[in-house]
Amino acid sequence: MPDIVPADAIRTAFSTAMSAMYREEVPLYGDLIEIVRDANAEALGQQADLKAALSGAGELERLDVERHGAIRVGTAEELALLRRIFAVMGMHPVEYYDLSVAGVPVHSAAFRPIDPAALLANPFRVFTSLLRLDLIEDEDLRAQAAAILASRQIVSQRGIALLEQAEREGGLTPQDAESFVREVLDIFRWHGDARVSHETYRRLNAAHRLIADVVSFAGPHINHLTPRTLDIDAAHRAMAARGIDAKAVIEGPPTRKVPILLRQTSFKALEEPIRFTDQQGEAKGTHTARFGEIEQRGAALTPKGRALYDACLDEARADSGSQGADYVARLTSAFSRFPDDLDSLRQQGLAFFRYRVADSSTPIDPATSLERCIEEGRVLAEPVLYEDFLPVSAAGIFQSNLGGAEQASFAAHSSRQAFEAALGQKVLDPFALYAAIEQASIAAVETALGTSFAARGEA
Ligand code: OOG
Ligand code: NI
Repeated sequence: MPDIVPADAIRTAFSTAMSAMYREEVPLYGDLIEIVRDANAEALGQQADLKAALSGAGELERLDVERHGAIRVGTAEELALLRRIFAVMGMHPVEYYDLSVAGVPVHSAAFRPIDPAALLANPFRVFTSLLRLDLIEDEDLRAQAAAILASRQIVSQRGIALLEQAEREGGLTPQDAESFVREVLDIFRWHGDARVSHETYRRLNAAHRLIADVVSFAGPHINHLTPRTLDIDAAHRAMAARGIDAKAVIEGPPTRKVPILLRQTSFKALEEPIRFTDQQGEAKGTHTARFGEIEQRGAALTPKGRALYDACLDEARADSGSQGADYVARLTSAFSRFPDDLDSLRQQGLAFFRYRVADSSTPIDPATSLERCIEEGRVLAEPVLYEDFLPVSAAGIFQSNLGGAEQASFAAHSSRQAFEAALGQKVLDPFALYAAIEQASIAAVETALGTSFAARGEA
């Protein structure tokens, strides 16, 4: 048996290579990395409890390598192929996101590691959207777009051969893994040469800017890479101070003592020179697709917590969406009923927690509940980190980078089944993944303390 490179190591090599490539393609991304590094150093320096919590959860190391990216593919075949490629790197499709309700003709899933050890090693995620050609009204244009997409091959022959080899042999040797990462990186490279004429681009763009972005090029270029900050308010201010044209509003929940889910902000897409097939010499056209984004992550919410989050967000956006100078005030006020301390989040079953033994020196009464163990200092409870995305936020990120205005929704219904058929498997349920992490931690605590909480509930 030859040496096989662990999937975690291939994913890390890939994520590192993507970061280096994007930094070269979009230099402002390098500025974002610096802003986030400074904001994180500042936050860790000032908040000893934050540092202790991250360190206790083993998350301090993953912070510097952590990021997510986003791509958009054109066909079911492309999506299925990428699903197999990501699997070699230990990334699996989680959750179904329907963006058509927000006027964006795509549906999506996030490819990401799913087990705790893999998440700690490197949580690289790729938000992957599939274009919904069925939402193009003009029949001729729809047929033309489909034909253009059918004639492109986004993965090289060498890349396919290595993928098949990895599937057949259960992995790749160091040398082949290196070649694989190189071939996969090429899929997401920017192409200044469009595959369509200026007129075709114009028509695709008129149907929807996103359609032009997906159909006109040789492959699904990476459209942003997002580092994780511990203080998005500070990072957002630092972006403005550097003259970066960031989105006015931070997506997601308001500023809180205990961060929940995900907060995100981005800067607008760059205008990049491109050349159409009916142009020679210097590039003549321009295309705007690529941008930068930063994110702050917090506790993963249970279905009950998520329902409360959705209700608060709906309330804040009821009349005028995220528009208006008073949006932050509306958001803060709507979220005032969302508990903002760890004990309430845990006791009310709003967030998932990971438990570990702090003190097993004294014998435990078999009637002691888990909550009691926490009170007595025997057990520590830390929130499980949210590893996924948020549909309303994602829509806001799409929109701000497609030219601003919020758009009317498409009439067509969400189509999870069609997405899963294209993908070639069902998407995984994020709630089940978080619940499994919580359950496993409780089981480990029970074993270590020689007790069993299960039968008694939280009495
Ligand atoms: C993806 C937008 C969604 C996020 O962080 O919510 C996203 C895209 O623009 O392709 O990346
Ligand atoms: Ni993003």
